[in-house]
Amino acid sequence: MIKFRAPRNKRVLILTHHNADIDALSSAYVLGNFLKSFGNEVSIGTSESVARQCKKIVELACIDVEIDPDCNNYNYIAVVDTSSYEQLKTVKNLKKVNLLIDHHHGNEIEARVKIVDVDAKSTSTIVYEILKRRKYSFNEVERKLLAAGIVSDTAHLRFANSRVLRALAEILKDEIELRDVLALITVEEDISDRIACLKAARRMEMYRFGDLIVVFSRLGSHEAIASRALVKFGADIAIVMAKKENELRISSRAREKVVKRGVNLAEIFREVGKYIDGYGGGHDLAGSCNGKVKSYKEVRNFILSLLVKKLGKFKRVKV
Ligand SMILES: [Mn+2]
Repeated sequence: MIKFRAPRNKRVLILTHHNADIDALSSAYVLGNFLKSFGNEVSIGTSESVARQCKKIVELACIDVEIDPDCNNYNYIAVVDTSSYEQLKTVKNLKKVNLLIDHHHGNEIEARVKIVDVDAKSTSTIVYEILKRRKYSFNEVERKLLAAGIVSDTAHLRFANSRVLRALAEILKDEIELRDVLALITVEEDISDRIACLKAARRMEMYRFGDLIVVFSRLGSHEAIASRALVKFGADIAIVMAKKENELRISSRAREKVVKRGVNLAEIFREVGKYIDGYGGGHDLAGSCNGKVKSYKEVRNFILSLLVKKLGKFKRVKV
């Protein structure tokens, strides 16, 4: 582990990646508090925005985040949880970075002191370990935030290793319950999103291609979140159409296993996009397109015909 000399009596800016997430803000906040104990003035900054999921930690710790700050107003720049300059694009006058702490592969940011530790799985883990070695005394809010950073960046500990779990156990001590940390990183969905998902489920049509379940539905809007929800409910591929005045928008999601069966939703929705005189694309597990309005049945049949080419015969399942 590389050591760094803490700056003293500086104007410190701790920067983190655009649309800052929980690990980004938590590690910035705790590092910032540590640096304040050396007489530094500390600000936290990000590029463009803070992610919606950070709402609870921002409130709990009263974190003030400066959007697109000007680095010329500071004389010590730290960067956390960020692996490329692209992620800091809208920050002004970023030149020299004094300290970088991150856990991402292939970090391209140059810094006087560069601590990149992929095995740590989150920047919060690294900040915890460095400050622990410095005998920093963490308060409860700092502990909660570091735990939230670790839990959220490891997909609820699915990607955690023993080092990360050890750090988390130390952070929680006997004072903080894991469920309180989970509550801190859970965002309640919007009521209109939830209504859309439930409507999409009610209007759903279901098809079986052997052991794969493909569902279609239609809504007025919220097609993306609804297709994601239908996959969570149990579909292998979910396709939701939304008619908006003269436009048809289609969104789809799929489970990982369809890739092995030769289905690529980006390819399929490029075709569907052409079919409705518009454009489409996306990723292998998330395709979408928009174009001119066509009947739901016509478009559904066209998509089924594309799926038949990859998956063979299907039968409709009554719902
Ligand atoms: Mn991270």
